[in-house]
Amino acid sequence: MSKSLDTSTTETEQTVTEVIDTVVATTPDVRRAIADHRGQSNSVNPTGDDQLAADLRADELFEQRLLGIDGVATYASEERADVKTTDGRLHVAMDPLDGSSNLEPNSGMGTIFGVYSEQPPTVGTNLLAAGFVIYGPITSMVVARKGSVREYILEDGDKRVVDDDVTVPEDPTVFGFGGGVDSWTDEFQSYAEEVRHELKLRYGGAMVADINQVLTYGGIFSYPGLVSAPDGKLRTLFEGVPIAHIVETAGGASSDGSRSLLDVEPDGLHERVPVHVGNQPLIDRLEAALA
Ligand code: AHM
Ligand code: MG
Repeated sequence: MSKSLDTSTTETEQTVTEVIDTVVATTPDVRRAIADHRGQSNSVNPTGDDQLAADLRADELFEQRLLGIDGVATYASEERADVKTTDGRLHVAMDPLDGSSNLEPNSGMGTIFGVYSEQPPTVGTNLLAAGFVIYGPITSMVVARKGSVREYILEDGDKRVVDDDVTVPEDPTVFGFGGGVDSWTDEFQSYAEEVRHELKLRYGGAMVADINQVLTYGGIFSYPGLVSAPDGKLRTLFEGVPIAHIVETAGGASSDGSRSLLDVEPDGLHERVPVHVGNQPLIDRLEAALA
């Protein structure tokens, strides 16, 4: 490798580290925002969801802190229409507060982030790292980077490794399917009918927590295309692709129904996509059922 290429790789890796550490350092403030900003904001996000005050506060915190990193050029999020730009080389895309409809019943929520080498909208193969935080009984984080997945416990804005090689267990145990039976296509209904006799249901209304069930126990999470919404609910860049990168790096598989989510080329920032992630054999059967 030439010296300049070597330097740019080092700088890139440093920036990725700074992004991860800045997300970690911001989590105590996001937890506070969850407690303090419980109401509606009277605004909707670019995909038409009502925004809670906590969604906006988390977005503002991450935007300020992440764009403050020298190497970060752009910040894109589920909560804002356009990419915010400054000087730098890498690009961050986030769902600042995933599962915020769980705020009222005080159930799990999270943050999802992806660090891209190209400015979004772009394909998931340009991800350098992706991760999610869970604001559960404790705050934890899962990060995929350089071919492996690690799980951390976060305390006071610092992280501590609890598993340095997260892999999807070979024997699947759990499933979680979003959207509701009557909104599913006949093909997905037939697949779901099979799976519910084989695995046990774990669905919590926050994708990050449901994905962590799959990483912990093996299984499948889907938010499928619906009869009334063929692209489903979840956003390609802020939810589907970073989660697919994590699950695939952990030895699992992802699909939009026919191909890996990492091969989906989004045209717009806020496109939606059907999301299926989990053990490879379950994803293979799903693709066969939907074909
Ligand atoms: P959000 O980012 O606005 O919170 O929406 C995404 C969430 C996912 O975390 C979760 O899988 C899904 O919406 C739950 O939707 P539903 O309420 O339809 O079950
Ligand atoms: Mg979300």
